Amino acid sequence: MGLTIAQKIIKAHLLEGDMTPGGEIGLRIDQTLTQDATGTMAYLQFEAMGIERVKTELSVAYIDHNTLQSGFENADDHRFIQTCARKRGVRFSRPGNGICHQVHLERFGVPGKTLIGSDSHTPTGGGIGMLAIGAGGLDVAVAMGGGTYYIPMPKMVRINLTGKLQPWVAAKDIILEVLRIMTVKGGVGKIVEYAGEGVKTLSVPERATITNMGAELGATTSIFPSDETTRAFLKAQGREKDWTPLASDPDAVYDEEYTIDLDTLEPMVAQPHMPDLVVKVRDIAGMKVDQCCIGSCTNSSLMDMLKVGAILNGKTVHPDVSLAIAPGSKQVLNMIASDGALASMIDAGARILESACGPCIGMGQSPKSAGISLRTFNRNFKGRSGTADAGVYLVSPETAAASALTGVLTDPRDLGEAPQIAMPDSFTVNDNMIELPYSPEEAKKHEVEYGPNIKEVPKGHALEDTIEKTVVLKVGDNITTDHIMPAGAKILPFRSNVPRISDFCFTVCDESFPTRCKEVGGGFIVGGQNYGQGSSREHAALAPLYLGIRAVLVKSFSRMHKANLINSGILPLEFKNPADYDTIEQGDELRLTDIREAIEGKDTAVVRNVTKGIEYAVSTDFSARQRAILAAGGCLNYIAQQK
Ligand code: MIC
Ligand code: SF4
Repeated sequence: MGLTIAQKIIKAHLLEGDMTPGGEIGLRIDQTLTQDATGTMAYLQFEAMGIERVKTELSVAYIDHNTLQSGFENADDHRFIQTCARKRGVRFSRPGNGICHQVHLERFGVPGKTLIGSDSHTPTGGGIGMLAIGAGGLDVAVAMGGGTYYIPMPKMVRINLTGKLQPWVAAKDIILEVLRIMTVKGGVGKIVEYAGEGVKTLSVPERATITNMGAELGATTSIFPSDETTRAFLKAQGREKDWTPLASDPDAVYDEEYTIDLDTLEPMVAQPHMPDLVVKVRDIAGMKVDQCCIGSCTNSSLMDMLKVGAILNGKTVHPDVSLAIAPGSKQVLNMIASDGALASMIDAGARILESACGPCIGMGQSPKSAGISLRTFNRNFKGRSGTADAGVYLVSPETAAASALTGVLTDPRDLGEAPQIAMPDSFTVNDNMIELPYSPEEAKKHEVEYGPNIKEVPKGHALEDTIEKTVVLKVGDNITTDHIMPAGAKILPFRSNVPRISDFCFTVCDESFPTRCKEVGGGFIVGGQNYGQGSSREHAALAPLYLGIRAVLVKSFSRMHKANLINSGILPLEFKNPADYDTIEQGDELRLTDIREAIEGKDTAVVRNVTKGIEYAVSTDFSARQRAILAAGGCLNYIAQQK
């Protein structure tokens, strides 16, 4: 039987397990990336493991998230990461060099290699034919140390692209259409591969927009073939030697297939507050807009910026709109500066931001109260923009730029002729902002610098036989890590200080959650489907751990969050009968009897609702490795036991 693209890469990197969907597989990881919001924790964990130097082919530490320095905390974290990177053999992409995924695609992505990153949008690398997966910081730390990376073997989905995008319709509209069809739960446990004639018509950055936002499907990753277009992109980046062809076998078998006709696709928009609430721009056009933000790892490539520059050229941003633009990398910013597109943006009244995540993670540019913000980003979860009652709509750069001029949501096709922009034959390459690590000898002479905001990583404790505690919180379906552990300019500075960041845990849903947990000494959380979707941030597990949460009982989990819970020693338990969810109330007392025995060797555990006098069966169907980690009270304890 033939293999899909992803199966070929998995096969070439398989260290443990077989490729049966759902079973745990262990992969050899070639490359890792971190960013600063998750990186401090990842490197603290790497330090805690006591390994001198990374063992991967390439590891890069990016600074792109916590770039507002309104106190000493972010700058101290950056210094910690820089000194750690130099000493441990990691390349350091300095602040100002750009967003991790954009820079990695430009400078480091290699078709056929495996990449894990402590950021959920690591699958951006799938645009260049990498098997690129988002993971918690601890998993990245383990991979940096040469350890195996474990995931459930995904099912395979093929999306056939037929035809060719029409003028003003963008790659963003393709992925929004995929989200409309598959929803934010549709990709869980799956890898999405793109195929068909339409693939050839898409440049690597366009492909990367699509694989980037595959994260919002809940997919393990997404991937495009590596073809002549990939080769041309690598050549233009001065890296043609990194190219290898990669395609699925003609008889490869997929578990699901969809077809999207690019000829008839229209500009699309995701409405508040989920990336899958997608309709055609035309259906809601005319809505008054207060803000437009262009950038983020989804849409900040050179081509995106050149298109925006051309749309804004000679015009003025509508007086009621604030337009913010963050080019994705130093390379992009430099090239639009010399090409004149930057001048067009500035002239039109755009507010140019540094090449970083910026408003995407609530680092500034929060909209006004109840404001409507059109963003070319990938997430529009409630409150993520920093304004609780703002309505964030996700659109293409073309739609955002057109609407910034008119002041209302505008189908860009109404602007007339589309600008014609061609991919350059060569990009301006200057890696002077990527610092190389010290040699092993030199590294010995230097110490890692820890600022006062950096606190120890919390550790779980070995699992008891019985746990009896209260349900301190009950939440519904599709709870995101932005609900569990919100980000934004005020909270992100505490990413290396778990005790402090815990004060914000779940406050989007329930202001009193942290205090309540502290009062009663923690307890259990009950949730619905797809619990923990969204980001890779392990703070969504570490903060609950710090607050004394021992188990999370839900209908289903997202992959990354489940892995993060296991790594931190919190029991992720799924109801065997999802209807049991309805019978539990916040405040109920639950007893997990003989839980250690169940975790160590059984597929089911019994949970007694002491308050209601009923029992539930929950799944404890874990891999042997996961069982050992949970029994030890988390991955760091488990690693210590192995030594
Ligand atoms: C995000 O987009 O939510 C982030 C910020 O990039 C996160 C990582 C983080 O929380 O630091 C992600 O997507 O993994
Ligand atoms: Fe940064 Fe936003 Fe991309 Fe996350 S989604 S990496 S915050 S640009």
